[in-house]
Amino acid sequence: MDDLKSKYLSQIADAADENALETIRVAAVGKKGEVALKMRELGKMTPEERQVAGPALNALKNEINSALVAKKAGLADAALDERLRTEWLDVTLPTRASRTGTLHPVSQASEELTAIFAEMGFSVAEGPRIDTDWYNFDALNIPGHHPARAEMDTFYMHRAEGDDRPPHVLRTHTSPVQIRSMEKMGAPLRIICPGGVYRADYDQTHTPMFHQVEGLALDTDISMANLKWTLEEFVKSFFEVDDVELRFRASHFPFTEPSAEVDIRCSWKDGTLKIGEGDDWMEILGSGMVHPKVIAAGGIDPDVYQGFAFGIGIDRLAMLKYGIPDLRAFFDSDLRWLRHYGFQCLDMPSLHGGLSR
Ligand code: 2U9
Repeated sequence: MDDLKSKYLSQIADAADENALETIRVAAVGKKGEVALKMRELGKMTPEERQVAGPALNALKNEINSALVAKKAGLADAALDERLRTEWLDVTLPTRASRTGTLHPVSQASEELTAIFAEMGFSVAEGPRIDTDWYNFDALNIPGHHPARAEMDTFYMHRAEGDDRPPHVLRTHTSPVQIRSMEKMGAPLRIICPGGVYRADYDQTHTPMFHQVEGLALDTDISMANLKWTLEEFVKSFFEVDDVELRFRASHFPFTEPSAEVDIRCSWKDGTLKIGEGDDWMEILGSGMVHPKVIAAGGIDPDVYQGFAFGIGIDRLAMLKYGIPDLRAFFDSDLRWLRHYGFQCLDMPSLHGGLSR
């Protein structure tokens, strides 16, 4: 028993880790361990011998168990000390560079077209997205009975019960901003109004919220020629091509007279769009000379001032320029899509620094 005791106590003292300790425990005091085997021999002993050997074996088992527990605690302490020594944190280090967000293609396109029109002397005007039907329709020569009201799939806001005033609407175009700007700033005026607009329409090419930029230039000597030059310069700059051919097709809008829809010359080869050359035409915007009634609605004398206006869908511009196939993905907030199509936030587009790098 003395041999067993010294053998196991020294093995325990030398155990390097918990695994080694467990092996020793099984060999010494496990069910089939040496102490258990010795205990089995008690049956063969005389009662006198058993009275001495029994308590001694129990004492040996207890002593080995206590040594195991003590050693286990010692090993745990040592392991913790080792972790504390090696796993430390320098709180004075700078933080890890956080993953930076990206600019949505619609924001990028808005920044780019703003830079282009700013260079031509247009400033940016903004206004409410919820407006009265007067600003959204009547002031734009779209009276109550006009079919254009129904065609615009307007979202009407609810009035409180008993309130008989006409309901507010979610603006169906950014044109109300131009009316408000005319009221506030008068003429001459050169503004663009980029922003979100709403129409109750949802399919592959329409979303209930989308983005437009509308432009308005008012002065005493403005003609269609100014409109044509402005749009040509814009399209060349935006699509970063040296030359582009525009086709003005007669059209009709209540707020402009005459009105023209504008196509650009292009080609589709293997699913990719080339702007400026080819045998195809693609419609990209609507425009015209502002209707005298609309100029008057903005509080400006149409006998003195005239001007041009245009409207462009920003989402479609972004799809065409950056090769994005699906409009609806614009509004899904899918992080993988945003990282793929997004732009670096700090690369502000400018004409001298490059629009989209
Ligand atoms: C005022 C006077 C005139 C803005 C105009 C268009 C033609 C036009 C569409 C283009 C694509 C809307 O996003 S879209 O579907 N817009 O065709 N917009 S002229 O005319 C105005 C606006 C305000 C005071």
